[in-house]
Amino acid sequence: MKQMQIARKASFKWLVENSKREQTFIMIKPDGVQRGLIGKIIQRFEKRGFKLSALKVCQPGKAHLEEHYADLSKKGFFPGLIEYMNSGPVCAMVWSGDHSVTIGRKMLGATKPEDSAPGTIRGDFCIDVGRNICHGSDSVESAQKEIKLWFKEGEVTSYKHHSQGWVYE
Ligand code: RTP
Ligand code: MG
Repeated sequence: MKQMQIARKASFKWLVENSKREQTFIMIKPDGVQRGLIGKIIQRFEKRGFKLSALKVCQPGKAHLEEHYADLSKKGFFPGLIEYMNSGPVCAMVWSGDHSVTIGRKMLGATKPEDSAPGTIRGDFCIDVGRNICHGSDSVESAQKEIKLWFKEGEVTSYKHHSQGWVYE
């Protein structure tokens, strides 16, 4: 009986450890890539304890970027935003971890750099809203949509990070 309980507890622990944690889509925009900030931004997510599940540098073109920012298509700044996003390669990433959407947005900082707190990515690296370095999903639902748009099936890896037990209770 006791052995069964131990086995059940162990398999529950395995399930919790290996179940898919929340994922967010983080993208370093063309200015971040050109200014050599990829490494610094990745380091912040690694240091926080998130797991890098996918990464690629790409320039997918206008139509793809218009789809990514479809919610903003009626905004006056939309054409300028698409031109900016299409002006060079971006670094697209999937980061996994509990609360990765909310924490990711906090790490990025407010949209307008004048409102971004120092210590955030935008608060440390930029001045202009039209060159604000990075994108982060604003909800779990948008994260799922964006990950599907930017990565093909099989491009997002699934593995147990070796420091999982030191990041999660
Ligand atoms: P993102 O989607 O890039 O992570 O940015 P966000 O959620 O913080 O802000 P959002 O409202 O989704 O805006 C998307 C991007 O559009 C540009 N923007 N320009 N000129 C303007 O007033 C203006 N407002 C927004 C920014 O690059 C913003 O990140
Ligand atoms: Mg947004």
